[in-house]
Amino acid sequence: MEKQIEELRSNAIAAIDKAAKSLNDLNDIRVKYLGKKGELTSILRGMGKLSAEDRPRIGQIVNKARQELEDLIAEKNEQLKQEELETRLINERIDVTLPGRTNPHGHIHPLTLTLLQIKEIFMRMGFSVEEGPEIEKDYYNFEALNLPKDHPARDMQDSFYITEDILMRSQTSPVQARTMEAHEPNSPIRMIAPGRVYRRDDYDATHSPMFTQVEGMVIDKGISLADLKGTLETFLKQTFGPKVKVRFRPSFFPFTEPSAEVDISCVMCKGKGCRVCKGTGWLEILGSGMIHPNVLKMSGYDPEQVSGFAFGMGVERIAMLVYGIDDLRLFYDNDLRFLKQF
Ligand code: 2NM
Repeated sequence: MEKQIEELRSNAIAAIDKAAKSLNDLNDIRVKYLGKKGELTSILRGMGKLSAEDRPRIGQIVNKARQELEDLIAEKNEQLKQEELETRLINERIDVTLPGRTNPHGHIHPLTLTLLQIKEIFMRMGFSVEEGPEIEKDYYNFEALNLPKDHPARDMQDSFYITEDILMRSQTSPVQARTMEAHEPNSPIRMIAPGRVYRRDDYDATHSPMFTQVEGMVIDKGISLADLKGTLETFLKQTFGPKVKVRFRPSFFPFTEPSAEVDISCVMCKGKGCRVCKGTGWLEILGSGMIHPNVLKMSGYDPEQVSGFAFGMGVERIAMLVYGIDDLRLFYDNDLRFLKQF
């Protein structure tokens, strides 16, 4: 009996010492010897069969061995835990000297960039920047701007109507009408209205059903065509460079009289004639004119007391000429290969 216990004890010690490479191994060994169905436990159970003299002595040996093994296991357990912790500390070490991961920076869309530049030039000339709704009343979009009922833009074919008298604005001019209404009649105004406008156009390299406009107007006592020319020339030279040539051609708009189309010398060929200017050396860039007396009257201003000029431009077209972009759709595709270039 003593021999059997001694053998069990030394096997267990050897196993704890050598075989246990992990906490799991160690637990297996503990179960094998000290568990409910373990080898030492079964010896303890079998003690009933021993004689009364042997029982205390053997019991003492078994308990001593049991205590010894428990202590060894506890000690090994501590050691393995420590080793596992050290391995983890090495494997999961963070190199705090590595450079950080930077977030990619976004940047401003070329259209927004162009719009910001346009706004800045006009703001330096004392213009305020006004905004208005994109869903607009027929009254502000057409009626207040002297567009007759039979004007083609008022056709269902050409504008996005929501109801009989509400539509997606087809121009930013309703903001001018609203701005006049909001002012004391005949008080001076110097404003631009940037924003999106909507027209029933096919989507191709030069047309989009949604595009961006900047319109503007100046009203005061004694405003003349000279103010229109000086203001727009200043704007165009700041946008396309001081060498750009500007020319005014007679034109027609329902809301201005007289009206003028404004051209600049071609930014691609400097006026020699190329594909972009179709050999003419000139590019159409702005519409403009002296505000029609009916428009002033409709919004409470007296054309006998004050006069004004107004103008409008497409921001996409300006951006295309400034950056040499040949397809309007690039502004809306959100292709990063394009956007990253600005
Ligand atoms: C253009 C061309 C010419 C214009 C006129 C007005 C208003 F409201 F004052 F009458 N706003 N914008 C105007 C004039 C717009 O865009 C090509």
